[in-house]
Amino acid sequence: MNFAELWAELLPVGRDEHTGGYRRYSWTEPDAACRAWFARTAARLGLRTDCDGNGNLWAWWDTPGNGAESALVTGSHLDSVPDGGAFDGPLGIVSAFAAIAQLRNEGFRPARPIGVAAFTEEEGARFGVACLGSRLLAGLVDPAGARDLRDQDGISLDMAMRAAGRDPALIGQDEKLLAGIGEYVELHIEQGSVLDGLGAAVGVADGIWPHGRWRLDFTGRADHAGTTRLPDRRDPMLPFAATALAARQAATDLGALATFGKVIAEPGAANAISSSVHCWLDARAPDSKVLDLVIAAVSDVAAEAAGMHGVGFELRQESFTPAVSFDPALRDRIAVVLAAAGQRAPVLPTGAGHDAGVLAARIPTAMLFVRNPTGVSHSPAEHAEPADCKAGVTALTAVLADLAGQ
Ligand code: HGY
Ligand code: MN
Ligand code: MN
Repeated sequence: MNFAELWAELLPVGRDEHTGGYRRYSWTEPDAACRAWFARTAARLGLRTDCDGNGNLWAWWDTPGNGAESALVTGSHLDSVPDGGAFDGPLGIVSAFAAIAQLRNEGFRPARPIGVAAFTEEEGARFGVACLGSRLLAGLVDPAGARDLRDQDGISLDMAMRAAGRDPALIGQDEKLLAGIGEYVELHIEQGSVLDGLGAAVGVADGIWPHGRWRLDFTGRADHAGTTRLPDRRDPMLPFAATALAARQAATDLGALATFGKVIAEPGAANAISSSVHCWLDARAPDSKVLDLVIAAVSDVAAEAAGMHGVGFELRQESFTPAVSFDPALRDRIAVVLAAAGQRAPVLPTGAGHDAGVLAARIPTAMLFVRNPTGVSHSPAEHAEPADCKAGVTALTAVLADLAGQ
């Protein structure tokens, strides 16, 4: 069993035939198919599988020790953004299984358990909270609030988990599971093109910018597009438009990033003024002070524009990840291991969020990045060359062998 075989098995699951993008949302049919693939692959590798109360999947290479050794865990996520690429998430899991297959072939005997994790709802594409599975595991999200999170069709996480045969009463912090993990190392496609610029196939993560997601609701009054005089309108689309431009301006002025990638206008008739506009702001900055300034600037403009147009306005944070610096000792050790294996792996920061960033608050974590020649991600055009994926597996294999060796 090698990377190419595993990759080919997973590739068709959840791919939209028209866009070529992936729609692997948590607790849907494609998600169930990904989970079945995970279980099948783990079983073929002789790994014990488990699903925790939050729906995260685990595959364990147990050791005959006395159970006191902490585990080394690797992995990533299988869910996607709407029309996401094939690599964001799955690359880390396929590479993890391929690395374990290679270690097994080489007769490697781990001195401590090795786990492969597939965290659920990393993208927050269905229920809005990014890295939901790892946040719940680490006790960073209130379980009752999580159970009541709703998707676009009003289906709660509670209902979705029940429909998938899981018990949502088990959602919440899992201290025992967390306490058994010594380190977490996540391999991920780079969501930028720094490695390409440096001519390196693999890199090591330095840290993650603080980032978060905010929901803005503008409430106006539906009316006829052809008969309502302009001064009589309460059109929520106008403050939304002003807010989108203000976000871009604030990000430009402050050296940050701000994106409105999801907008829902209700009721959505081409010939009616909207009754409401719901939109989501994704904002990221080099430090949290700058991020606060961006949100304050956007919120001020939104409130003022809403007032001007007689529109109601509310803003609330849906998720937030503070700045992350990955464990320096683990990062340095990985750099040494890769150098010894002949791999030059530059250290680079990223604006993208990851479960490794969430878990970094509780355990030493590290990340390996694999070159993305265009830097495009969250798009069907996301790509990594087979030779670079192979280099990623080689790097991860060396890291697992070092950290879990005798
Ligand atoms: O949105 C992110 O930063 C990540 O790709 N989940
Ligand atoms: Mn992503
Ligand atoms: Mn990802």
